Amino acid sequence: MADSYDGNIAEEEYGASSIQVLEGLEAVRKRPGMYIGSTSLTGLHHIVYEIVDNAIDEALGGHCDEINVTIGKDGTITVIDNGRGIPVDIQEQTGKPALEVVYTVLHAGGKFGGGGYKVAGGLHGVGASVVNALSSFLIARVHRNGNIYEMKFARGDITQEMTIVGETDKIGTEVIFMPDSDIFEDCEFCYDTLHARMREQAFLNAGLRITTRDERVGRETEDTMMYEGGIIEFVEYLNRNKTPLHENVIYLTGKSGESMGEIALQYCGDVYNEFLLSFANNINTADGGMHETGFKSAMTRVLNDYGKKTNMLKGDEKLTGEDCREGITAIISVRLMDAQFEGQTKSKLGNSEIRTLVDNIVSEKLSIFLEENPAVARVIMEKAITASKAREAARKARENIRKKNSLEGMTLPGKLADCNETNPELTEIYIVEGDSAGGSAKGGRDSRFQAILPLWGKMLNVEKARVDKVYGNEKLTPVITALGAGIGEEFDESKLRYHKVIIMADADVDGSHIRTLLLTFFFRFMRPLIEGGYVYAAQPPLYKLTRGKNVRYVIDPEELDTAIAQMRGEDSRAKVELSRNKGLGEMDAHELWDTTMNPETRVLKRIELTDAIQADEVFTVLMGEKVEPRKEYIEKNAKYAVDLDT
Ligand code: 28G
Repeated sequence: MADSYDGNIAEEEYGASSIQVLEGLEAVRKRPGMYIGSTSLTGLHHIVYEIVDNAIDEALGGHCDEINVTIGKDGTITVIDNGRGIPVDIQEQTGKPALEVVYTVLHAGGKFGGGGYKVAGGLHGVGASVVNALSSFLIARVHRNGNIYEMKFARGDITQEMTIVGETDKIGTEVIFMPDSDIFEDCEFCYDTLHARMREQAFLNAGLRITTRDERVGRETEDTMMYEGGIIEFVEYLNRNKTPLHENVIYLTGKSGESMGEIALQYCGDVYNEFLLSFANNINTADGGMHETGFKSAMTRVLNDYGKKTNMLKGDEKLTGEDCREGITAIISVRLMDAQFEGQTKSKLGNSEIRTLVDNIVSEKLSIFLEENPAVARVIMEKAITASKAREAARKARENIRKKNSLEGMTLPGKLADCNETNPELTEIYIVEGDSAGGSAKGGRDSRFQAILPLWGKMLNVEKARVDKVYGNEKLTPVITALGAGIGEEFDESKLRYHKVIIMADADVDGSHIRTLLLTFFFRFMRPLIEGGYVYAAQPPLYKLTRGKNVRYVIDPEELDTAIAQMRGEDSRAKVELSRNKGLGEMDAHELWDTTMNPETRVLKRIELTDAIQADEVFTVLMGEKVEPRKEYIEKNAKYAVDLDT
């Protein structure tokens, strides 16, 4: 069986009680993507999480309260916990120390491996062997029974059997490893990525102290994170730049059998979207699932019932789920045995008993909370009722646009210069600020597949607006109609009229502003557009070099010297004129095509959404009402572009 494993674990072979040797570590090296998702930076960081997860499992069992994660000077990772230490006694079945088995035997489970899943406290050590297989070296040290036991590996092979190397009065596990550069495209760890992930884990495991450290020369940093309040503090953290409507985060918890759930939530006044994060066994469930479903339906029911009872909702007035969650920041965290993760990315929780659990928690505990805290209940209800009215207004605004459009027989905005091709997969739309740039773009484009939409009029800061305002806005309405896919809940990817949506703005502060506003708009009202990878930023050149009749454009300041040298060619003293490009509007149609629009030569930057927490933060800070955090953010980042991507 070890040799013929093809990625599928047959039902009967897999069971919680019979975690068995399924294959050798060579399989992991042959197809690393199957085990860690990818060999890009994402995969690189994933192997750290695999090791840390084992330490967290130990903490969940109540045996460990401290974890350290260090990026070494040499680019290694060291993880230390103060748990019981991986057992070192010889196992009966294998005749080997448990430590060796944990690091050399591929266990069932893991996120990408197949059928089984790690459950806190259930499948200890899963993933350690995968990390070992993908490390050029790995050292495991266990402090236990007064001894320090050490074992060494290279690419999964044992290079030093388990040996006692000293005495100790501590207990715990220490693991040092170096990712294998034959496997990973890039072996450079990103401190911020590890730090953010560890902070999330510290929030999810109240009382656990996690320290991250970077020892690389010139980047020395250290952060210690410990949150007695757990997910309550997580919500406070997420809302730190917003304006909460009630002082205290609402915390609800409950259990049923072996499962437990906890929810923390707080409403904000200056926010019109919802921010919901959910986890199952500390794993982020980005696609939601049963716990989210239970939360949403109970939430809607409880607020409607409360509204009826208190007469705040009259007659047949009803709040929708969206109304009830406008401005909410909520964390749902559940723990369960045999978690079933579904969907393409395995990030949707499928266990239906968890829907019942979360629904019950919210129904019972939130109702009690509202009864006992009528002042808080009132602000929440008022927020939801206002949201409901705004949504009604939005519906009318939408109807009006539809009517108007059908009356005038014109669906597309007048200023849109559309392309001839109708297959959206082949077409692109340039969204351009200002009429003069719009003019050059229209002149320079290839009208077979490139459409141009110039923007005009006053922009709306969508961060401070609801859906109804968006529909009425003269600047955004043309964007919505040109793209053709609607907004908000109604957004329909399949109706999108162009598969490349390119924002073309100047490389200056104003250009950056319009780009940020448009991205905020897409993020809040057409999120799938960004998630689907349809949005790009055009990169107009910053510099223009002229030598006689020769002209060359340069985007990256770092490439300037090389470009000048190349232009001079043989004659190193030739006069090359350097000018800073003033704006899109000043380029003629020809230049614009050559530098920014010709698919053969242009540089497009795809806007990616790698981290919803970070993106939410950036938009809240840049577009929100609070001035101080905005100043701080701009000073800290000292650049104009919104970096949604990593
Ligand atoms: C520092 C890097 C990452 C870990 C433990 C502790 C135990 C353990 C780990 O057991 C499964 C079960 C018993 C052999 C369990 C210690 C029970 C009693 C443990 C870690 C197989 C593994 N005493 N701490 N695994 N055992 N920390 N940190 O990996 O039979 S993994």
